[in-house]
Amino acid sequence: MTVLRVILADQLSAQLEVVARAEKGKDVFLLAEVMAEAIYVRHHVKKIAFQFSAMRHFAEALKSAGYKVRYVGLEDDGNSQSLGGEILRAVEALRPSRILITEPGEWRLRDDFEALRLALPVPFDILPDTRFLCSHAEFEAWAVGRRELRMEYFYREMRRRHHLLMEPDGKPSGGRWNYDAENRKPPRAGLDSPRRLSFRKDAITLAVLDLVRRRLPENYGRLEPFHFAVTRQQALRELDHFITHILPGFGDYQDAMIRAEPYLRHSLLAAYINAGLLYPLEVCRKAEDAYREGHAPLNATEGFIRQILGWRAFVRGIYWRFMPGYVDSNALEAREPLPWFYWSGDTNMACMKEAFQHTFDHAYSHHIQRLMITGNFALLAGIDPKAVHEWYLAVYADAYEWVEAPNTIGMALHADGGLLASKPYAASGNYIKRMSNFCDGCAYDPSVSIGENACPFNALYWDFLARHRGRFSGNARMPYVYANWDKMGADKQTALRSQAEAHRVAMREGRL
Ligand code: FAD
Ligand code: DLZ
Ligand code: SF4
Repeated sequence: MTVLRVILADQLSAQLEVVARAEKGKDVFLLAEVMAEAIYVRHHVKKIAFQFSAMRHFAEALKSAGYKVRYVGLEDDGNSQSLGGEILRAVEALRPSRILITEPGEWRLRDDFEALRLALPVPFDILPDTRFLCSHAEFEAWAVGRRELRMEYFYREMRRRHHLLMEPDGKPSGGRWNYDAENRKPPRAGLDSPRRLSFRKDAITLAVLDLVRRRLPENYGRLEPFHFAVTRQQALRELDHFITHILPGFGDYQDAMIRAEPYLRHSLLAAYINAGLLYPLEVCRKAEDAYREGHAPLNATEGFIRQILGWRAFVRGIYWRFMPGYVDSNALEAREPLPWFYWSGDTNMACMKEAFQHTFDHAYSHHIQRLMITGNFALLAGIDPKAVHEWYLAVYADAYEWVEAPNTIGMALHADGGLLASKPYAASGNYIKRMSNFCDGCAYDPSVSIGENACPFNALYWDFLARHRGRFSGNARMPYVYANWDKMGADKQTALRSQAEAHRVAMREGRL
């Protein structure tokens, strides 16, 4: 009897049980391109093209290996344009004895599939996603009974569990768990992005680009040039290129930002890991090998591995532990609508404009731009977390809710009240001036807080701290900033708060 094996766009991994245990010539794989997923937020067109091309290539590889595949293209006759609808149509057409799917990465879809599972007369199993370095049960066992969930302690346990950067005596390599202090250098003169790979577009990718261009004109972003890897082989080349040429410099300038240099020493691997073309453990092991062979320094290797073994696994744990309520969190009661310039890029703030340009052009901007530019601004200005969350989910090629929501709602906006991060990542223009060259030539001046040319990040920063004093003044990491605020005196404080209000009015009126 036929087993229907459903594969979602971010489950393109031969290791998954749904794929690995299939019987050739008997079972049928279902992959479906559907409008409901393409437009429920205004996904970047590059993200959609990447996913559809990678899905089509994965389906072709399955067919070449002798498997039966039901591939539903976006324009195919009868496409119901929803994932649930496509499972129903496949059940009708194929009369399978059983349906198998890997747990999706979004609560919304898991809920839909759970409802379908109960409604269908066919056995329907939702299997765990075994690609992750920490299962739900393992995260729960670590989290239960802890007063606070902090990534650093989780990460140490993960290092031990996966024997990554550990010495035979059970100590961390180099004697320390974390080398972050060495990874925060401001940009040096001449810092630029090393050469990155661009993959040849075959007939499948060209057809997908044409499809996306015609059918999704309302979606966000620039479609071409399109450089993405769309097969596991290509993604492995991207990984090798990173390990060989870029990893050695990953640490030092990890937080630096440079005009017209979107990538610097970042890996660009998140889109491939998240879609399933690369496995997180293989990526970490290759990085560790580079360190053991003397090719990459420890601060770079540890910093890189921590992002995947630590942050990536940790945010997933937070997401599933606190959903479904997590995406509605608004602990700081932020209510401003998302300014239109998040979509149009039309703002006088050079740092924001730059981050929007990278995002629009590449469906990418690196972590510090996401956190300390666009995220920081939304935090300081008090923008509604749900609207910010939907923006981040739409605009990055690596965005899926399990990873995007905790990063946005928890890390960038502190809207979860500190479940994910002990203090808000709030910073004034001074931080941006130190870590980037964006301020040169900006309409605003980072050293000015009040007046016509005042950098909006400055007054908004102080106003944010003043607004939330009740919540943050007791935080062990914040007394220094409140001492500075108190030293200013009442007149300066009042002036800063009215300046912040003026920035918010300008923001609402599209003049900022
Ligand atoms: P690198 O800087 O090279 O890092 C190496 C790898 O570590 C990444 O490929 C990724 O797999 C992992 N990683 C690094 N930081 C994180 C993190 N904070 N959480 C989870 N994994 C991490 N990452 C996503 O994968 N998808 C998202 O939708 C996403 N949304 C974000 C939204 C906000 C507001 C912020 C602040 C961060 C977000 N991140 C997200 C985390 C991080 O910014 C991206 O993983 C990273 O920028 C991807 O680029 P890269 O592959 O070049 O990463
Ligand atoms: C993001 C996305 C898009 C744009 N399109 C599809 C699609 O056509 N088919 C599909 O299976 N998945 C798509 N996805 C990903 C889903 O929205 C969702 O984020 C993941 O499947 C969660 O695991
Ligand atoms: Fe951004 Fe302020 Fe610098 Fe302008 S002056 S680039 S707004 S930090």
